[in-house]
Amino acid sequence: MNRDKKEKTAVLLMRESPIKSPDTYRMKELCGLAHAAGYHVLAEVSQRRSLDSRYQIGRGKIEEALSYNPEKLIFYNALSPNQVFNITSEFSARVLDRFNLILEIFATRASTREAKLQVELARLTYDAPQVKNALALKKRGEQPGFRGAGAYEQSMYHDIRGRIAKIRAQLTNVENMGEDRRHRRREQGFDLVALAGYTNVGKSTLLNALTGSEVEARDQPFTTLSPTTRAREVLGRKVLFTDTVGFIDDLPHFLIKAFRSTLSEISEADLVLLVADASDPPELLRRKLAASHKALWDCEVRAPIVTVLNKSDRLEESRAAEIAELVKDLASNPVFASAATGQGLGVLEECISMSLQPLQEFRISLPYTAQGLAELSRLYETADLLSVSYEEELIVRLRARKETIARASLSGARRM
Ligand SMILES: Nc1nc2c(ncn2[C@@H]2O[C@H](COP(=O)(O)OP(=O)(O)OP(=O)(O)O)[C@@H](O)[C@H]2O)c(=O)[nH]1
Ligand SMILES: [Mg+2]
Repeated sequence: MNRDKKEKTAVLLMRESPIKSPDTYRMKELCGLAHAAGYHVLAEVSQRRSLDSRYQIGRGKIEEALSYNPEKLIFYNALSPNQVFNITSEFSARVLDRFNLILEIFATRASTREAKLQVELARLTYDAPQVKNALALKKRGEQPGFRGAGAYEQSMYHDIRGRIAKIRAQLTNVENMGEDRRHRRREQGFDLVALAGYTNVGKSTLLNALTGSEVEARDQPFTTLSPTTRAREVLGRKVLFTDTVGFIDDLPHFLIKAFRSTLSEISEADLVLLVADASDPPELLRRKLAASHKALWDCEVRAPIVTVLNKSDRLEESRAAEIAELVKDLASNPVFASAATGQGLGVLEECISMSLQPLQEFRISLPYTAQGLAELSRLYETADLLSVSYEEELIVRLRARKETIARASLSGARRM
């Protein structure tokens, strides 16, 4: 086998429900995640059966997986602390579940301080109940402890709680800074549009296509972890587009909570572009849209949502109507577009401009002083000026965001 010696190896395991129809997409997605985390996948083992409380999947399947001699067993299904313990101790195997795998990817990709804190918070919030559980079992003399940590669980649990509190406080700070930044941007007359959606659907590519930037875009899950914001005028409106971390199926709520400061770019946006991959098989497209809506719900999004069915260059044109019909309950009036070829972006821009709250019309007066004139010149940048008359005072008719007018009142502007 021609393989990099340093590459980690794994066998993927998935237990499927015996009453639902078989699902190949989930295993494929797990495989994509394993590759993104740097694993070479030796084999995929799945089984349709009811839950095995001891190992999650049947014992024979674990033995089958181990026959490939992998460094790790990676489960699609979430593993309980007991299941991890049983598999680790009885088979001398190293295991992780899909959630741990996602955290592994996040940990290697986190480059900003905010992202690093969020990943650490998610890891600790995940570990805390497991350590607590290990403590309880140890007290009853049932197992030696969390990840073999032996006598240290008590102080470990205490340390974890302390660290969680500290990180939460730091992240609240980051969140407040984000709020201030958004407020300033609105004062400057910008509308804030967030690009959200399932991972790998083309959010970053769309940001690049809309704003002429060069954010990293790759065919793998979770390329983007930290938000990037770029400006672009859309049919006379000043818009800031923000690219965000992708969603994935079955995200635990606490992961969303850990990423709250990043996801607030979505929850606090004026408009959300919900990006999906139109070239996915319809069943998968529906599932990803549903998972995205759930995540948007968890993010408490109040802004209007425009669904962009991206990658439509991979679609025969005649299929667009059929696909729109198949997803109409999850995406009313979707815009078919291609970030790669630019097709449909004109329609998307029209849709963005129609979905943004119209600017409000105001009539204000400004003192005819240096300060008033300085504010007037700022308003030329931040608002849509309709008329200016120079009397005893400056009388200005303009269309603007209310935040812009509130900012101007600090320089003596009065509404008339
Ligand atoms: N054919 C085609 N490919 C596209 C299009 N948009 C994006 N892609 C490809 O899809 C892959 C993922 O694109 P990204 O922009 O990284 O996707 P993302 O949603 O930002 O992904 P994450 O940040 O990982 O969540 C890349 O290989 C892109 O080149 C498109 O309109 N058409
Ligand atoms: Mg991206």
